[in-house]
Amino acid sequence: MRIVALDLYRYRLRLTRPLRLKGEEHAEREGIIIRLTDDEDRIAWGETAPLPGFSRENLAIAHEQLIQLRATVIDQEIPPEVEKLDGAFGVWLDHLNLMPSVRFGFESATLNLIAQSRNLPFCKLLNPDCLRSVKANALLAGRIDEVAERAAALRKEGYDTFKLKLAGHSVDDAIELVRITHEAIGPDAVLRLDANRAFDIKDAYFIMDAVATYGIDYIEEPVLNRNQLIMLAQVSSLPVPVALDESLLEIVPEDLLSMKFVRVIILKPTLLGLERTMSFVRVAQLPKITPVISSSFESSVGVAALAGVASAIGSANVAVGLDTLGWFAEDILEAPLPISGGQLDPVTVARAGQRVDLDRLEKI
Ligand code: OSB
Ligand code: MG
Repeated sequence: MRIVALDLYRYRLRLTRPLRLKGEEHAEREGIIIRLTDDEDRIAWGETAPLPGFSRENLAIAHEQLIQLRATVIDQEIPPEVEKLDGAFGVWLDHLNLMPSVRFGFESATLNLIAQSRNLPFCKLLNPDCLRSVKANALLAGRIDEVAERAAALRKEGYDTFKLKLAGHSVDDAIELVRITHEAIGPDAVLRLDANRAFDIKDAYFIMDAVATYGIDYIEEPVLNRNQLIMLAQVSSLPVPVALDESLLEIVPEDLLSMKFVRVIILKPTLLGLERTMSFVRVAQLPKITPVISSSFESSVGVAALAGVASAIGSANVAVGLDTLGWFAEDILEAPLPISGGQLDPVTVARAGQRVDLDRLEKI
């Protein structure tokens, strides 16, 4: 199969409420949609949307790299076995030094194209035994009163796993927020925490110790940086299991083997690239570190691909981080992704995610 065209489109989407990323507020989300055409006129889509505050690249750099990428892949055969995501994309593309969001956009578009040519759902191309249903954690952020109300409502809607953001709160408020949320969702729901590196070691330990009684699933990135994380992990037993998120951008997958305190890794393919995400998944297997595929506030095109990846690598009882579309006041598909009550079917989602409404995009 040969790629005969790589077209690029830009989107700018309004959000329902401001998105706070590392202290900056955003009212809109921007990104690039990749459209691949093969030699039999099949068309497939992917999304490249660097996340401000998290991605090292910005949209202009991503755009430039996509144009370079086009020159390399156009009129070329797609190499065999790229769908194994174990190095063939690297052999093909590593010399271009593409940033992670560019890799993710092109990798997912290419896999969508191959899936189509084989008449397979995206997730089955990656794993014939992919899950038919994927759970998503509800994302909770905001003031104490808002969070409690939203948590209770989402619990009624069917969500059984919740992720509460702690950054921006004082130590006392963070602890109170966890208590109130735990009360709102009840003892049978799973509660996860994310500190986004907001606390120093002393404060982080104080919070973890204070909330341990609520049976917290894990806390993401409790301390300011990776050195502090290693120091925090010196204590004989951490009160709450720890997950890596931001730290994954600073390590190679093999480093996980010496970080024995890590229980969970939050994998964001837009920030890591898809093939690199899979090398983390493989290294995590032996030490039984749980991988949690998560979004970086992509539009529905990106989220649909992530749902496929999550169903290919996940377990039915582990919720993933794909509950971010609620932030979008508009989207770029003909019809919204079928996601409700924290459950999604990766097959119908992937299909819907490939029906892009060109009128909502600007060709670039
Ligand atoms: O801190 O985990 C984060 C999205 C973009 C950037 C950072 C984060 C997130 C999410 C994704 O929280 C949603 C989720 O994990 O449930
Ligand atoms: Mg996080």
